[in-house]
Amino acid sequence: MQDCIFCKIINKQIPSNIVYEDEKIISFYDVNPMADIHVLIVPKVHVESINELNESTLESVKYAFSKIPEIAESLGIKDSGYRTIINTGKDAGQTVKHLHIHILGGSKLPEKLV
Ligand code: DGP
Repeated sequence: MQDCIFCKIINKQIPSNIVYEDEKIISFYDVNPMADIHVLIVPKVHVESINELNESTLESVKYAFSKIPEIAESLGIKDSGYRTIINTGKDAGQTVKHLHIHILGGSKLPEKLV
């Protein structure tokens, strides 16, 4: 997608601090961290949000989820714990219209989400 910032990161048109990458997903540090450690895991296939998933694109999200423990371990937060968030749409504050998983951790997180 031409105007998608995460597609640009995937295509290396804009830089990011990559923590993991393979042919299906990329993971990089969030530019606006909300926790001591805050990375995003982004399926490379462009899907706007959970609402647009179909059987085929769901596979890439399943794959992204399967990689979470490995990425968490590489960040040193697998055993201490972490929060995973997917924002969908306006009320959730989704700002980038390319489905992504937030991984937050590195210290005790607030119990309340709102
Ligand atoms: P969301 O609200 O779920 O759409 O989160 C989008 C996140 O993406 C937000 O926490 C900030 C992050 N972000 C936006 N643009 C960039 C960028 O150019 N680089 C990086 N590393 N993160 C970005």
